[in-house]
Amino acid sequence: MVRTFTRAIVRKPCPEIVHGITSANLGKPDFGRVMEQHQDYVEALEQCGFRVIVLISDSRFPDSAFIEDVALCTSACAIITNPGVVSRKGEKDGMREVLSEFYQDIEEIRSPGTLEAGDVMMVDAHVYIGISKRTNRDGAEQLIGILDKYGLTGSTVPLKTVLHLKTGVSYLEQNNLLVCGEFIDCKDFDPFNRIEVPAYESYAANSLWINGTVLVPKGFPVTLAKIEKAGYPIIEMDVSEFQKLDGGLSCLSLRF
Ligand code: CIR
Repeated sequence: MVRTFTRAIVRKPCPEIVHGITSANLGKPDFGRVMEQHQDYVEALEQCGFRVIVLISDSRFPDSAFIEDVALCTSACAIITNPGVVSRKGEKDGMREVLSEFYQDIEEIRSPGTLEAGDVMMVDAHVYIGISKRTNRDGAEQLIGILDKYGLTGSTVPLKTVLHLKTGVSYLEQNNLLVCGEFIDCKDFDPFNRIEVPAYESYAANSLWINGTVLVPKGFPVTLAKIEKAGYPIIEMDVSEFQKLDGGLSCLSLRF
């Protein structure tokens, strides 16, 4: 089964994004370039057939452009998550109202459970949930319980080094999985055709399948060639300013 998405929700970056959380050591993002790259991202989504809903920026939360983390949009319901870091907790407020335009059933992850949807990878009716510094077992178990009500399933994958599960693994549909580092030998992913991302291109492990096309971050030629060889049309995107904040292509939107 291959999914088709028709809508995406993004949040415009706020000037405070330059103070967002980071472990990247790549310097401070340039806000002008952040805005340009974000606009290019929106246009790429539109090119892939999406109607893109652009939420206004929220200066209270520097990392709020990484909207993927605060909600999970499944085929059956939407789930508002509970970020695992204090500075991002409030980003979820207001998401119920946004999502209620599109979903009848909206669920929530509650404390002490934490979950960021960067840790959730959907593969047909199953989700893989990374147990990370941001997503705890309680949050993952709540999510699995919620999904069960809608006929969906979930399982957990403990993370070792990456921020989020999808920092190191991306599902490209047709049973193809882009994998890097700790996920190359991960038994949970044995059923997939693995496309290996070399360690020196690890950022490109967060590439984004959208309705048949794959968005790939600019500057990672080995990974790009491998994805191309697997038969996918590609859009290369410069997201250097988001990389400085540990954010990748998937983090910038909710797609459903
Ligand atoms: C954070 O550390 O929360 C942000 N600077 C980056 C979030 C990236 N989100 C994602 O991988 N889904």
